[in-house]
Amino acid sequence: MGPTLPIATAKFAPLLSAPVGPLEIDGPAIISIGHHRRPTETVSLSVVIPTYNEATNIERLVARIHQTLSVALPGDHEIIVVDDDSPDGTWQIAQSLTPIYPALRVMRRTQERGLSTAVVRGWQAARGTTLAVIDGDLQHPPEILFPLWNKIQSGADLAIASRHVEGGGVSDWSFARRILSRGAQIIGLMLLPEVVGRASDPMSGFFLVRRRAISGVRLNPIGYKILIEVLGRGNFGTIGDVGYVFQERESGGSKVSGKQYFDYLRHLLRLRLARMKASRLLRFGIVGLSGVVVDMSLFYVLRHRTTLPIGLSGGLSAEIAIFNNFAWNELWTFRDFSQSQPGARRRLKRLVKFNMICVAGLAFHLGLLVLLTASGGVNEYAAKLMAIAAATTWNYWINSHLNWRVTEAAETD
Ligand SMILES: Nc1nc2c(ncn2[C@@H]2O[C@H](COP(=O)(O)OP(=O)(O)OP(=O)(O)O)[C@@H](O)[C@H]2O)c(=O)[nH]1
Ligand SMILES: [Mg+2]
Repeated sequence: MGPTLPIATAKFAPLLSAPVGPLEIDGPAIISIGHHRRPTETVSLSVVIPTYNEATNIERLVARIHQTLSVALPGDHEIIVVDDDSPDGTWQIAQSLTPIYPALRVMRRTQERGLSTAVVRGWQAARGTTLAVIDGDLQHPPEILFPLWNKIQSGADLAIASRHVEGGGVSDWSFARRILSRGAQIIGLMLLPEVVGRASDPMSGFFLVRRRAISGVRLNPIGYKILIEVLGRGNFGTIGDVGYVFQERESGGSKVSGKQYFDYLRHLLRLRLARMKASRLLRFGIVGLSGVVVDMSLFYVLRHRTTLPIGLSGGLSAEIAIFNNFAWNELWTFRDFSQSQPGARRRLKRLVKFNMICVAGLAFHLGLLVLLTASGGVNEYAAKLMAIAAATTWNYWINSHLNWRVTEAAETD
């Protein structure tokens, strides 16, 4: 499809330029002041429609959204189409509608692709204090925007259109598709129970979120499930849901492929790791556990394959575990600290210090091991485990105070 005539396009609203840089949403203060917009130029609701080859759907969708929002929020909303340079010219059709719908703005992306980033880029260009997303293929009934908005009005930070509450459902899904959809939700619940478990339909692609709940956090979505990212990184009080029936696609093609399932798993794992970073203590504990595995397995090998006495076997396995723990603590637990104090010399100093602290702990560890086993009453492995637990407690306390020197302020990362 060739470009439309300049004379014809002159009366159309200009295209929005696609934001670049980190996928982070500005706070409410910045949209009114930082970009030199007056507060009156903000709107209550920005609805983003990500599109790829939705030429046959976009006009009807925009008309229905307009119809709903001109009643719910007259003059106080905007509709933003974010199109990834669709070969079917979706963005051109959308732009040609701008004279009819003044609230409509269109972004044509050429440098970046993908559903989730399209949504975030749309939100970055948005002026709304509440941000929304809806599919461009009419599978999400736009009329539901009304009850969703009411949820926000009554105090929810996030309002999700859900297939899994009263009034919700799927229209004509095959058994296999239902199983896949539920299976994905169960995997999500297993990996991220505190995130996925907060919503009845965490896979929904249709929701409203208050800007302040997600502003200032770096979003890093992969694939299709933008809501998982929002739930995992945002700050929410109340979450509301409204039932809706997922409609069959009438026209245009699906972009769903097997890759989406793979992306979804990667996304869950990435979020899992990111959330673990929230707690330094948890990280230290996990590193400690890896040390236990290293220590116990080596101890087992040394006791079965060599004639070394128990003290030496226990000492050797513990020393190797100390190296293991140092590496993980340096690279993960105290990563922020070690990055702010870079250089091989400093790292070596920390290793020596860590080792000295741990050797002191090791003396304690060995003393305990020998003491516990000397009487013959305690099983060797149980004694070793107890010695590890006691020495780990000591190591954590001393290391966080003397070696990586975590201050109270740094703890609240
Ligand atoms: N901007 C942009 N939009 C996309 C991209 N992929 C999909 N979309 C849009 O995102 C919405 C959801 O995509 P669909 O392919 O309909 O996914 P689905 O609804 O889970 O699957 P179906 O039931 O098969 O339609 C639609 O509006 C698509 O046009 C993309 O790479 N970029
Ligand atoms: Mg769809």
